[in-house]
Amino acid sequence: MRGLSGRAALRGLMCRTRASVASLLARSSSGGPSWTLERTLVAVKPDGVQRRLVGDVIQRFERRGFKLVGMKMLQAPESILAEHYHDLQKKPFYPALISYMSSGPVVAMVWEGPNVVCTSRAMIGHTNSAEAAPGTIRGDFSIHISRNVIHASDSVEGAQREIQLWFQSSELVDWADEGHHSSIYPA
Ligand code: IDP
Ligand code: MG
Repeated sequence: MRGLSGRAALRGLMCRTRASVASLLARSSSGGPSWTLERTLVAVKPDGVQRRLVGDVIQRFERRGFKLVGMKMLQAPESILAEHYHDLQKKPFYPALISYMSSGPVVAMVWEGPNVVCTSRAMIGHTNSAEAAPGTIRGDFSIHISRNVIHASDSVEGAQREIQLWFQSSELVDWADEGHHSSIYPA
């Protein structure tokens, strides 16, 4: 069997890092790194919910140090799914994708932290389960691209759009870290 083309192989790993790189390179007035807090949309897909993987997903993001600022379980309306996957509407797998995403409830979450967009893409692993590294969520729990357990936004701009699509601003909670923050992030 022919291998994936370079472009296809990269597709599932990519996270568009323009904003993240800029934030990494930024320096505070003291000369240390200045962290730009990002938010991203993560959703446990219907197969992940059926397989009782919600807790594992939450644990991985909490252990990494990210902060949960929104979460809900819902049967995703087709209007949201159509908007969420509008880039894929012409793909042959699109009808099956919408049917899969409608097959049961999803758990949608908003996670916050420095570079959370890029890091969460690394944590979920390659789109194609066969390419997903062990240790990633897809690499640990999924064996087929059409049942790949989890979604995470792939760019800062995409994350902003997806958070607005899935959440009302009143559903997001700005809660204080109470000192935990300083043990995770450098000054
Ligand atoms: P991503 O979820 O890693 O960002 P996308 O290319 O944005 O990957 O695709 C969105 C979702 O569409 C995938 O997570 C997967 O559920 C589904 N999908 C993508 N490519 C295929 C395919 O070739 N066959 C079946 N489903 C696919
Ligand atoms: Mg995507």
